[in-house]
Amino acid sequence: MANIVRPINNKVGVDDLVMLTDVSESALNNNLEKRYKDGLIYTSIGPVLISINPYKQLGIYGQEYINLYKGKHEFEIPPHIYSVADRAYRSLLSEKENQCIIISGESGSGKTEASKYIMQYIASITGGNQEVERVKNLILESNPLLEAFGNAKTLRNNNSSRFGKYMEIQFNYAGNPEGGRITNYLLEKSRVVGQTEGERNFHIFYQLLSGGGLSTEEKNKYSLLTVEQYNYLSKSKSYKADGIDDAQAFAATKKAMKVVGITDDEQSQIFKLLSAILLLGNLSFSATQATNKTSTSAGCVVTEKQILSTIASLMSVDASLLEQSLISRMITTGQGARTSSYRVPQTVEQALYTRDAFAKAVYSKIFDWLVRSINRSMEVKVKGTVIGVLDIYGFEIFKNNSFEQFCINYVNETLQQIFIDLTLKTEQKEYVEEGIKWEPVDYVDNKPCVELVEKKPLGILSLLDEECLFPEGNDNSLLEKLNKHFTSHSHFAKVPLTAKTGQFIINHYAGKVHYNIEGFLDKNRDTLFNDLVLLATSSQSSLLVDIFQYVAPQALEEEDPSMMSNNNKAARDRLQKSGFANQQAKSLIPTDKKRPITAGFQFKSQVQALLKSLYSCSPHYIRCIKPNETKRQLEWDDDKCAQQVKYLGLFENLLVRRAGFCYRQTYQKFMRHFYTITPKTWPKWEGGKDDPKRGSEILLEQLVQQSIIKKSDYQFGKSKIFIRIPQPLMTMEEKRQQRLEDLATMIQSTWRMYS
Ligand code: AD9
Ligand code: MG
Repeated sequence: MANIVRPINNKVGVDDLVMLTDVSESALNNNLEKRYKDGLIYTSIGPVLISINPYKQLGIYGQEYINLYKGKHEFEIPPHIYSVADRAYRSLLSEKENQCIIISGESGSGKTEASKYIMQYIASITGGNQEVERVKNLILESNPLLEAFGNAKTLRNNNSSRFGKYMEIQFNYAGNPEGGRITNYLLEKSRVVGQTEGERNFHIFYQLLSGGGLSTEEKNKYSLLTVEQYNYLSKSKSYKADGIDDAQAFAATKKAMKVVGITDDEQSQIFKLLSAILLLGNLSFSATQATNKTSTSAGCVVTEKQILSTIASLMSVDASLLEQSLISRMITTGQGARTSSYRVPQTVEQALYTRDAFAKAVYSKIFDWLVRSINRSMEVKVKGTVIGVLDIYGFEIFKNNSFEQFCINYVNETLQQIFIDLTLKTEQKEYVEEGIKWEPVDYVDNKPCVELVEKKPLGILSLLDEECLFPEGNDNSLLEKLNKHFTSHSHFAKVPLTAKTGQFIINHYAGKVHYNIEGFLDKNRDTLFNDLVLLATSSQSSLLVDIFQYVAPQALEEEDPSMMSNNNKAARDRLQKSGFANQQAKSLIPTDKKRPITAGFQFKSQVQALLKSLYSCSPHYIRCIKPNETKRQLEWDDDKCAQQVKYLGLFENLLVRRAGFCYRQTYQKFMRHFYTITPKTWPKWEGGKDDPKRGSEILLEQLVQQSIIKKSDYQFGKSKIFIRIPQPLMTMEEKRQQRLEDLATMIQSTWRMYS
């Protein structure tokens, strides 16, 4: 065992940044660099783990490492992802409290890999019967499935997650997984219809087209072409991703679908829909002249009727209805008995837009359906304690930042707020409760920035929703409003007139970001015309009907019938009359015009639900760093790394940690663990009995005499002991280990003497 520890327990730099003698940002960065170059990717700041992507297999995740970290306290062993997983698991068992592990970092920094190691560790250290094994298998198999549909090759990461994920594992009384639940956030569905050059669409398309494991009959059934023949795949000129074997991955995806309980028939329906999505991209439209003399509007028709009919057949819908839904829109006016509907032709440009919107909607709804299928397979009726793992996109500052970056950065801003609340504020609160003397540390409270985005009625998201309701509302009118309302807000800035127009600036905790207003309204409205919803729900494919009928619970909760617009109410009434249940009708027609379910609104509801969950948990943090842009091992880009250290607030974190106490433990637990290390406490305080506070005082006195700890480095609270720095704790651990070995030798020789 000791042999395994040694290679990672070398003393390059410091294991815990709290022990740095020079407390500066550059010393922090140097320490990380030095360790990284020596193959030590993990460093801690107290309980916060920093992880740096090694871009190579380090051989530190095998079963022997799992055994090594199982049940160990952090001070006994070098930092590792398994330590965090083990701490969360131990706390869950001992405190009977929900735990969450929040993983953050930029794209390609190693978040998803980290989350997989955590799942693997938990699956490995828990035992259990057949049912537990089934649940563990589901937890592990949900990964390849969601990665197939939710990950893609980007310029930054060949396996980039294009959605956020919160996975909760629920444990039974014996501490074994009995179920779980996944919540997904904001899938980047625009990728379905186009990608930046050098990037790919979602992996699943290439998997399907790789032909791996599909019979000729199946290929014909799905009407598959080659990758180069699809517009949605060929424009970005990238078909392969290094390190990814699409055919092999397809086999894994199919296996995972089976494990999750997706039937052969459902799989086949999914593949048909994927093929239909790709073919939608190959449809083009030809303009037609206005036939009606009184009308000036010219429309269009689908040019490739053969493709149209293949799509219709794959989707099990009527081909002419499909064409009609793409090239025209049904408009309904009036109220009650005076309601009248008529069709308005669309221009070629509008039809292309509708086509893409439809492809994106079908895809993202398939994704949501998959998540629901996974959840159903591991659902538990009774609520128990959970460990949640959050793998969510990190802060993004691109050249062009749009609505997506705005949402992503908003969630990061709220996560930073949780970090401050749970780590810094809670820490300070405990000192007060325990009567510990300490110097409060100033930290940047980013609450005003979160409020700038989400406050009602005057926050950016509210103004955006409002603007989406005005028929004349557009991106520029929104920008004018933002500039008018937030001129004096400390986190908002107008872009100077001399600079590029059409932008606004938010001063995030991680830095200033210029957002391009273009597309905000459109992306927020996220409209799919009712014609297409009705088309989908008229399908013979039960899956297509199902995915379009589903309505997220939070959307229903938010609905207030008194605010429903007459237009929508009439549409719903019509639907109900034609046989749709109330619930279904609600899902098909967006809610009222005053409060539509916009993308921003939905995202905000999800973020708030996430916050609620996280606030009910004891948090554990993993901060991931991407060391370079080239994906090369051992390469350390100074500027890039320093920038991430700043974004992640690591230096601030270090200051707070240093100002406080790195170790706190109830007297009883403390004595139970350490009573063997001084002759004055051993064996009297065995098991932490007698007066453990008195025992702790005696133990600490002894350690001061042996110069292991200074008097200024510890304090006695009401129920707990507080130790400021980790160094003495490490020495104490070493002494304890030595003592245990001595005792074992002693017992063995006594036993030999008497046997
Ligand atoms: V994104 O925001 O989803 O684009 P992530 O999730 O932060 O991103 P990911 O975990 O996918 O990054 O890591 C990127 C790649 O780095 C992986 O595919 C691995 O090839 C590599 N990686 C990351 N962590 C490790 C590790 N601990 N050991 C070895 C790693 N390789
Ligand atoms: Mg990822």
